[in-house]
Amino acid sequence: MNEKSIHKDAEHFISISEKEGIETVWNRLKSQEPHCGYCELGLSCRNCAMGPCRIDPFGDGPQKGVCGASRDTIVARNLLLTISAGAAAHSDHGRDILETFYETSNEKTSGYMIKDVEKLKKLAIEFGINVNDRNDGDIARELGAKLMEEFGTKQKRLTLLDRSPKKRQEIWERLNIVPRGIDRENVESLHRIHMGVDNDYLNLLLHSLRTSLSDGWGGSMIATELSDILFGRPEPLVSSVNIGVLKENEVNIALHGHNPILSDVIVQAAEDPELIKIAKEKGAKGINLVGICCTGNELLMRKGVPMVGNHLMQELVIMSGVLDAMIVDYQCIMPSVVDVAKCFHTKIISTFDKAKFEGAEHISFDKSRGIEIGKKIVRLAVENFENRIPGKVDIPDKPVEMMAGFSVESILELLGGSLDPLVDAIKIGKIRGVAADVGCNNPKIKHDYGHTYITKCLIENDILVLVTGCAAVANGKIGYMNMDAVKYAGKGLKEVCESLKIPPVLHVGSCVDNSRLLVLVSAIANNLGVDISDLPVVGTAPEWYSQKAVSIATYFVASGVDVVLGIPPAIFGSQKVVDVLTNGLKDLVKATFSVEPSPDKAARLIQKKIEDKRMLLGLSYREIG
Ligand code: SF4
Ligand code: MSK
Repeated sequence: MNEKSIHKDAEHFISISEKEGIETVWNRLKSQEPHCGYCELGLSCRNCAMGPCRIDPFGDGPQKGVCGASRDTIVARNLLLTISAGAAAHSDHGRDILETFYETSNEKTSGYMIKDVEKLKKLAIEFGINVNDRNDGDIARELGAKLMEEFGTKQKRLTLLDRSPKKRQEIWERLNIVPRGIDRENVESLHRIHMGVDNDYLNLLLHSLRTSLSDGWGGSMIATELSDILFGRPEPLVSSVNIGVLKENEVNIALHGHNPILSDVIVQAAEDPELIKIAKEKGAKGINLVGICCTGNELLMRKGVPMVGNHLMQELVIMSGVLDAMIVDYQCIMPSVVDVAKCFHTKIISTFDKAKFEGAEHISFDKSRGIEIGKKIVRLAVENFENRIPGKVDIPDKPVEMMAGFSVESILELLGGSLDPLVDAIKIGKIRGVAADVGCNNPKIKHDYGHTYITKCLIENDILVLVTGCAAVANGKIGYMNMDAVKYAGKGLKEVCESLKIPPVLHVGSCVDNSRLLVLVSAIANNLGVDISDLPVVGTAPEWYSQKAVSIATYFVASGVDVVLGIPPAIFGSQKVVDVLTNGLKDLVKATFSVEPSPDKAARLIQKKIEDKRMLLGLSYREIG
């Protein structure tokens, strides 16, 4: 029995990789261990050529960098850089969607249209745009131009912050962390970490909050809103997950990364009769699209495209021998997929000029020729079908049914148009609270164990779990996201799920769709007339790895949601930074970070935090040991 993953399909391929000498993320982790202790503690700096510098954690060696930077400055500066990289990634994704939206409004794209006019108008009104007696293109053009300003330096504050409760906005104003332009906060982050600029650890931490807010309420929220407008607002649907979604007798194409711009046209191209005909001539029965990571989540949420796996499955799915192409856009794609693919017939096709992979075939994506390029890419996959190596075909498991498509709007519809039934269920304690299980996989923890263990404990205790990103795939794969999973829920949650016909774990979307959670908790807080921090709501990222995950966790905390992390961030070299993040932030933003590597203890901590918030709201309270 392999100890690296909880899943049969992953374990199967990991043991084959070990037997056949195919290098995977787990081998490479081992080869890197022990990791550098200075880096793990956040105590190394290579910001300038007087360094690199290290601070001795025990106090015996150097206590200052060559420039005089203290351990607190270095740790806080490193954290700001991490958050800024994550915020920039989400926001650049948002800008790519925005440019496609804007060009579509100018009729300069191929394969895109405004799919959700109602959402377009609603968003336009939020930006002060007149929507009466105007055509959709006009509205979209004006909205596109306004949204571009959200990225720049002219803004005093991001417009979508208005969705948050007034009390939250006052906290941000008091701390002077209201995010201005999205790019501005990120550029200012890079400025501040330059040698000799911001050397005050608290000031650096406050700008970390501000930068993350520019992601959650800016870049990510824009990405989500415009993706819904262009590709359709998610509605509840049933699909399937795990390696079993691959089909031996069809051309299999995996779409991996984050941005739905490309994958949406691939879906259209895969329906092209001419390409299906060629696939059949090659001996395949059809073309089967599957998703990996968040591009997969975008397609699953809106189109029900099955999900083949999450972050730690990306190398392993190639070992099925039936993946004819893996099409990648950007973020979370291991460069190693190219190496694994060399042992099989799989073609790795990179598509964004800002995200090239040595050894991959690059087809530069251009939204003005979307459909044409989409067809070109699908054709490559179809033509590769005949290169399969028969002895290497291996699909070791069957698909698991999984529901998805729970946008804020669709949750509201399920509730009959008002949040009242959900709020009432929380008030009377049928639902004790809401937990968001988000984020990645990390080979430092058994694959999907953290996500699924915590979720199980929470739903058993009547806590509704909302999931995004790779956490969603983990929970879907183990069977917590179909109607059968209602049996795992506590009595009260079970009753609510049965009456609404929803599973106890709801798929809210991709990584950028964590912004949907901000919208949802704001709406609940506004319904109750309280701040977000008053709500029995907690976030957790038990298996996080990425800079984006740190940005998400930080904007949750800055928005008033406590966050429990499973993997320790590189901050433990500064007691002052640790104290602020795990305690001091309570006074500043009324929420904090906790680090709890044990999923069992993390689940109890989340439960306790939720029950404590219930007590403060004057609601029924359960003692958590
Ligand atoms: Fe060293 Fe200071 Fe340069 Fe960092 S900025 S490498 S601590 S001299
Ligand atoms: S894909 S950021 S590994 S959740 Fe969004 Fe998964 Fe984390 Fe990437």
